[in-house]
Amino acid sequence: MEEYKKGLLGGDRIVLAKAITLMESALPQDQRLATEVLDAMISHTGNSLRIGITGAPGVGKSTFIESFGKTLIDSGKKIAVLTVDPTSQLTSGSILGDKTRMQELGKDPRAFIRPTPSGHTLGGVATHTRETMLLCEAAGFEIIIVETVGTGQSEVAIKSMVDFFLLLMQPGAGDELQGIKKGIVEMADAIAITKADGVNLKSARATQADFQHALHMLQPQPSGWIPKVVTCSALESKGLTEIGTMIEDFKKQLSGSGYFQANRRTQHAVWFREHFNYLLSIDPKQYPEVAEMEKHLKGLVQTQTLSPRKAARELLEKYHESVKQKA
Ligand SMILES: Nc1nc2c(ncn2[C@@H]2O[C@H](COP(=O)(O)OP(=O)(O)OP(=O)(O)O)[C@@H](O)[C@H]2O)c(=O)[nH]1
Ligand SMILES: [Mg+2]
Repeated sequence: MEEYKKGLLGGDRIVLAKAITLMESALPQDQRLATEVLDAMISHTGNSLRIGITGAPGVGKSTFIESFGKTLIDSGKKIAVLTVDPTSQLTSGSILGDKTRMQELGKDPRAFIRPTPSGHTLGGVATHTRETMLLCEAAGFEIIIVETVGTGQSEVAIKSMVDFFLLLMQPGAGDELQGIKKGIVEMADAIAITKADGVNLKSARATQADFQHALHMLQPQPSGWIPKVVTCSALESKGLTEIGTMIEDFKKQLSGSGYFQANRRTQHAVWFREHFNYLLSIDPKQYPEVAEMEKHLKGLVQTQTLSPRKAARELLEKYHESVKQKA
């Protein structure tokens, strides 16, 4: 415990990596220690800017994060890059690609890159990413980038854990604006049209105009922030420092109005509630007699012998009984 505390607060990357692995462990003794470590660190968290980045496969997320990350490091920041990708087990090809694409950033002592733990549901992955984020903050990382591939559901999870949500779009994506889920565009604090270089430049600008027009149609954000549409090129390192400045401006503006802090408070309350729901969902599994009863009731429900409502009540009572007996 002391080792973890000292190592994390001292910014020791090896201890940080070990602490993250501890959080991911399913062993009960590890989980207890993980809870204690996280709790000891909580007053040292929060001093970072949390940025979510999403976009369809191939839009240029990895290349963008590598180049954007370098501009952040050059401006003196320590950055951590985390990924939320519940499908990562299936697309090992893109992970291999990422290893080469984020190679330089990964080698830099001012950057810390951590891929998604495998074998978890989206909910599990999101919990791990949040906890990893907190550990990185305690270890002194000032900008946390959370990346996800745009699958629909994972954007919502990311939005709930970051301060700023950046959506990447390809040149030409404006042509299919109807097909793009409006909800995701609505969640974005900024949209960056990628690959605005060479032959793509003209099309990138046209796409920028399309999205500016589309955003105009939307309601303004409750925070008062007006979402921006910009173009950038990760290959030519263009438009990246401007994106960094825009995000700093966002933080200044929303901190001034108190919205920044209010958003974080809401997020933390939601995490608490979600984690409690998660614990509630797994706790009954430690009582075999509850599982047994569940099987029995399921049969009665399926044959319409018992109403689902009554069955659920009976199961809850059985669970309460088991808890009492154990105590
Ligand atoms: N011209 C140009 N090509 C780019 C740029 N950024 C990325 N690309 C190319 O776009 C392709 C996809 O880039 P990635 O960074 O792997 O995209 P990704 O969104 O991480 O892809 P997935 O991980 O598969 O979801 C690669 O062939 C890159 O070389 C850019 O700024 N300009
Ligand atoms: Mg990638």
